[in-house]
Amino acid sequence: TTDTGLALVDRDEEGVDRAFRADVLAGLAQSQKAIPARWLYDDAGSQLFEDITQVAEYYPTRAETEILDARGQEFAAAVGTGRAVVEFGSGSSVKTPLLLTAIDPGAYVPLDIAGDFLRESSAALAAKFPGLPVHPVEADFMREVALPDAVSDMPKLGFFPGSTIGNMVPRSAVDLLRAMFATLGRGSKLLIGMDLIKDEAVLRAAYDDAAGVTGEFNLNLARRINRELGGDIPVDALRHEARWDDNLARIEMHLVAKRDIAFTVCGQEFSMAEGESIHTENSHKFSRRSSYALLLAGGWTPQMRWKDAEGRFSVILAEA
Ligand code: AVI
Repeated sequence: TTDTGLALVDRDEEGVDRAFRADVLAGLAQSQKAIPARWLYDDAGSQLFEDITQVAEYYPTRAETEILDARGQEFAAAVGTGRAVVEFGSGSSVKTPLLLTAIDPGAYVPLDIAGDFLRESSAALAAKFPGLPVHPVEADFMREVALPDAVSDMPKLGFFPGSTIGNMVPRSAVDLLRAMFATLGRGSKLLIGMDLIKDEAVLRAAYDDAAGVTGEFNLNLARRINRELGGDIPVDALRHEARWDDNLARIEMHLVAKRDIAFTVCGQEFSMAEGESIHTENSHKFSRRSSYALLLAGGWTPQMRWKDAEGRFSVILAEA
């Protein structure tokens, strides 16, 4: 699997992230080589993802921001004021302020595994919304999270923008939705971004932009393996490829060998024949029905749904 997942960092005596090493060594030994997508996001990868959100072909960020900007009054009418907004991932983008401005919440609770990043973005948000209680929680939200006592009496609104749910295979996505249900409790609401199935050319361009930013994001994984795991992967012998799988309704990112190559990682030998690939990410796209089916399987009943003007992206409000 190339699933997104989260885990607290556990390093060996040499400072090597044990989970990263285990995933890479196991993934490279498979007949279809595959590395979980979470490893794309070291500091360089996170910066490259921020850059992707600015490229012309990558529409999801702009489309979702358009919805959050335009539909604030409708969100407010649907969820009411005074809710504790629990964001899965700490909001570093413009999306969180748009939601908080629209619905006048009772508190803001960002959940993130990356403590430093969480504290920085929480401080920035607290400065922007003086008077709003902000309670960051450093936690793996793939499991039930104990929320701060200060919000125990408030109704909750979960917020999971970006179609990040699409980076998980359905089974993991359902596990996450169930964990969100356990964290937030029955009667809570969830506002979730889910990208839509569309013309293949538009999708492929969004994941293979002309400036090559997404390619760099993908290739950075090979560079990260070389940096952190003492690898000697010939990065210039790999190329980025974005494939659309129409049966699974997902874009797959692969690193494809341009020629036969051999390399070592942590002293273990691997080879790739020309054309062979390492599968590095899935980005599932949804129809109205498939998004509702996924939410229902995770315990959430869809209540309202919005799309941007061009119909590229959806934001769904669901109830536990
Ligand atoms: C973070 N996630 C929702 C992005 C996506 O669109 O699947 C990651 C990404 N990968 C390549 N471009 C963007």
